[in-house]
Amino acid sequence: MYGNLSIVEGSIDTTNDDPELLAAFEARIQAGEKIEPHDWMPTEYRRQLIRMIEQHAHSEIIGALPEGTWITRAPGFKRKMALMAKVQDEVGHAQLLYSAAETLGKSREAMIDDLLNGKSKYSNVFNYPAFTWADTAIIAWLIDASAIINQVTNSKGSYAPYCRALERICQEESFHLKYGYDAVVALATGTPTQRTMVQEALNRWWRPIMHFFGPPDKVSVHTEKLVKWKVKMATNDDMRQQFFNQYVPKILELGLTIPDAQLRKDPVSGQWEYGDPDWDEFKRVINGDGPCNKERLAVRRTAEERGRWVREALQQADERYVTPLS
Ligand code: BYC
Repeated sequence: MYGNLSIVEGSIDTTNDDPELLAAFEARIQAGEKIEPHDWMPTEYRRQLIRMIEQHAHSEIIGALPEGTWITRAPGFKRKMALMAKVQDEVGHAQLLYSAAETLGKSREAMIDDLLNGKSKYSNVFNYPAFTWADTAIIAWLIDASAIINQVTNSKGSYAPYCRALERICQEESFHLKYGYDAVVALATGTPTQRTMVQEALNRWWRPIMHFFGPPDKVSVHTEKLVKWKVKMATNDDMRQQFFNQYVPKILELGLTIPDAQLRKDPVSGQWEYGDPDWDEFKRVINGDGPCNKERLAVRRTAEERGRWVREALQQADERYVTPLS
């Protein structure tokens, strides 16, 4: 059921925006122009971008945790190296995204504070545990695939700094996807134990991956205005459907079973149809009550605390070497 999603309604607050400037801005968007940080933009466009880019940045940094714990346990040196590089990339994506969000006027410190005090969300998927090596393989293949669908689509959007960051991120994600697919194929074509491991991991991650694309369009709070302003270039349901069309055949080809009894391809439309992925679970997880929410934030709080002396030392070094203008 998703009818009772208790998500706070966002409102388009354009009351203080000059109507002529607003009309000119919307004409630029319609004409497919990109908006740069120094350009005039409606207050609500700025607010929405900060919310979305900041959540995306947090997702990258928290997203490094489930896979990060497997670096020392990855099977073999080659896979250890590859996973370490991937995790490092994800943290780098957060850096790019925090920088893009900062162009809109919110400081990185304020964003990190809002992550740590729970005001700001991050992707639902990273609140689940990676029990086995197969979980990391499914994350790297199918969560990165989902992220690529989302990010390639939105990289054609209207806010230039976000688009530039997404283009760069997608290039790295495409390596992650290949790495993930390779890891899944190795397990799916391996011993019976390995096949069971990867099937169980797929069973665990399927619902969270369905949720990754956001709630159904009919209850999505922000989609309408974000599509209008070309921040989102497709709706949540459209991107989810794209994932089904591209990845269900690939998953089935590996002899894996998708844990959805209602999954079927409509012979007329050619579209995959799927069952309700439990939107109550989604609501609980994004509101802080998932299997690992507390643990994930606790790790980040510890990292923030332990890294404080480094930030302070860097700041002092900066201050010492900046020559005051006379
Ligand atoms: N998880 O109106 P809606 C990666 C919230 S990292 C949590 O549809 P919107 C990777 C939503 O925020 C890449 N919350 O929202 C890293 C809103 O709440 P608020 C992650 C979600 O923004 C490491 C409310 O529900 N990708 O790939 O129009 C290793 C209403 O939803 C989620 C991104 O962050 C969710 N899944 O659309 C491996 C993409 N979905 O803010 C891999 C950037 C919805 O009103 N974000 N909510 O309190 C987006 O594209 C959009 O924000 C979404 C949601 C499509 C996710």
